[in-house]
Amino acid sequence: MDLTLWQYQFRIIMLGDSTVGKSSMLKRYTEDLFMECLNQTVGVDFYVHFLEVEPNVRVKLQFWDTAGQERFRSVTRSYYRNSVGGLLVFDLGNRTSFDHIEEWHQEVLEHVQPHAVLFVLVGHKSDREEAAERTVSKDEAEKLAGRLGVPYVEASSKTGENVTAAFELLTRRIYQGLLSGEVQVRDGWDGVKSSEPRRPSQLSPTGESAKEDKKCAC
Ligand SMILES: Nc1nc2c(ncn2[C@@H]2O[C@H](COP(=O)(O)OP(=O)(O)OP(=O)(O)O)[C@@H](O)[C@H]2O)c(=O)[nH]1
Ligand SMILES: [Mg+2]
Repeated sequence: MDLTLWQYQFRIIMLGDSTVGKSSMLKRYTEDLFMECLNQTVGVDFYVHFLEVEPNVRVKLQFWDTAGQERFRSVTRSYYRNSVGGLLVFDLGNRTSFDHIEEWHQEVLEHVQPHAVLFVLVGHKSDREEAAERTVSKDEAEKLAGRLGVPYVEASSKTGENVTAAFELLTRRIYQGLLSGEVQVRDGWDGVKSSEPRRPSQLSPTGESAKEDKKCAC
C-alpha cells in the first residue's frame, strides 16, 4: 500500500499556554521522541501523520503546532478558522494553564464559525504525579471537560502514556462527525478535505466503496 494515499485530510490545531508540552506531544506522536530541552515554538510549526480510521480509510492529519506565548497570538489566530479539530492542552502541574483552557476554547469557537470544530482536553505531564507536582485534580479536569462537552485524557510525552490515544480519540471523533454529517467537506474551507468526490455518507459502514477508487491526493 502506498503510504501517501489518503481519503481524508483533517487539520488539527494544538492549543494551550506556553510550555504545557504541545510540541512535545507532537514529537512523541509523530516521531516517538521526547526531549527534555525543546525550543519554544515561534509562530506556528507543522507536522503530518497518517492514521487508518477503518480498513482502507486513511486520514492524513495535518497539525498546526501553535506557539503558546501571547506575543504570537495574532499569527496563531489566523490558523483557527481552517481547523476541524483542536487539542486543548494544559500542564497538570501548572494551575494557570488549566485556568486558561476556557479562554482558548472560546477564542477558537469565535473564529471558526460557521464550521464545526471538535476538541479533546488533555491534562499533560501526568508523569509528574509521582513527584507530587499535580496542581489540578482529575475530578476538576473532568468537570471542566463536561462543561465544554469534550472528552478528557491524561497523558505524558515523557513516558508516552496516552499520547497516541489522545490524538486517535480526536481523529476518530472527527471521522464519526463526518459520517454523521456533523462535520462536512466544504468548498473554501480547509478543515477537512476529501480525495474523493463522494460524501462519507455514501460509504458503507465497512468503507467498502472507498476501496474501489482510491486516488493519490498527496
Ligand atoms: N515532565 C514532563 N515534561 C514535559 C512533558 N512534555 C514536555 N515536557 C517539557 O516541557 C517543556 C515545554 O515543552 P514544549 O513541548 O516545548 O511546550 P509547548 O507547549 O510547545 O510550548 P510553546 O511552544 O512555547 O507554546 C520542555 O522542557 C519539555 O521537555 C511531559 O510529558 N512530562
Ligand atoms: Mg511548542
